[in-house]
Amino acid sequence: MTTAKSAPSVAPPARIDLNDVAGLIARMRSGERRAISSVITELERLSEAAPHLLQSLQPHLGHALVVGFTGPPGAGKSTLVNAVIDNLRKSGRTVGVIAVDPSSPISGGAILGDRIRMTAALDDDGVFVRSLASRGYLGGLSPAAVRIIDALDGAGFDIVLLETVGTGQNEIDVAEVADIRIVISAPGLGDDIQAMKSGLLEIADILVVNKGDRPGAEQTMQQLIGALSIRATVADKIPVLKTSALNGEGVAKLVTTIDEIGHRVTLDDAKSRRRRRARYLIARAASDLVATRIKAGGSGALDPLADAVLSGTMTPDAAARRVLES
Ligand SMILES: Nc1nc2c(ncn2[C@@H]2O[C@H](COP(=O)(O)OP(=O)(O)OP(=O)(O)O)[C@@H](O)[C@H]2O)c(=O)[nH]1
Ligand SMILES: [Mg+2]
Repeated sequence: MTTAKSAPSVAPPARIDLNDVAGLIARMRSGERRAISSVITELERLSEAAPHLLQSLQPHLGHALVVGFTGPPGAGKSTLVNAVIDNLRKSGRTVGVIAVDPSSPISGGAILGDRIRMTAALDDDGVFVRSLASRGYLGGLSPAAVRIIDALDGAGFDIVLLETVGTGQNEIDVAEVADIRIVISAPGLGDDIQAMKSGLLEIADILVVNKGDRPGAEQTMQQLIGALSIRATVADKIPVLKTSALNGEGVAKLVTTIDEIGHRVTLDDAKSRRRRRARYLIARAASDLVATRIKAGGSGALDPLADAVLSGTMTPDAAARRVLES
């Protein structure tokens, strides 16, 4: 994995007072923005303070509903997230936002774009936005996003919105950590339905066709409903909604739908939802370990097993088990 290779092998030093972790968490929970920001930064960098912070956060976790917004570039995810924030704020709920930016960590262009689009929200104490560049995280982007979800949850936000571009497995992974996954599409994106068929559709709890004000929105809805009908068992359960994030149309209905599903989700106890994220982190760490082990063996290490597979004396599955046992 490229991210792990370039990352330092030891945690960077903490930039906070390690003797006052409890104080920092208390300040964060009282809504002090600088404290929220430092906790997130430490967790994001997986600094030496991170394990202490995560431990102190434990008793405060499990309150927030985590809602993932994913879909092709330009579908209007940020604009829709913005509109959803406005709606949630009107009903008095506090919102944490994680925007995973697909661009390079250096350019910063799209991160800035997201920030500007969310400026109204940035003046509001009930909203906290953090952008993450999609590369450069110790252990990978998704685990970093999970740690930041914990920070925002621990800070007491009612809802955490997670925006990711749904083009690669990495982003789908990020979406998997949400309690509710919203897959957003829009007319005029060309191959979006194709992209959705390859994985995104499977993870959706709600499908949204944004840019409902544009021609072709109805057709995109029908295409999605058609694609869903192939999965007959779930087709009738997945809502397909039309929104126009720019003028707010359909946003109230989207929030109502999130709430309905959220209500069901939170009937599962908080612990089981957190356990799901922990399971995900373990699975990620395990597959990273296997990849590291295979890489560490050097390019020739798998040759004897490869030959056994070639000669038909061993199946690839059996060879894989042998690697795991080594
Ligand atoms: N007509 C119309 N345009 C919209 C709507 N929602 C978003 N847009 C426009 O679509 C463009 C992309 O919107 P973003 O919200 O940045 O889309 P995104 O999916 O977050 O994009 P990335 O983060 O770059 O993947 C912007 O120019 C928006 O103004 C909508 O409902 N109707
Ligand atoms: Mg965006």
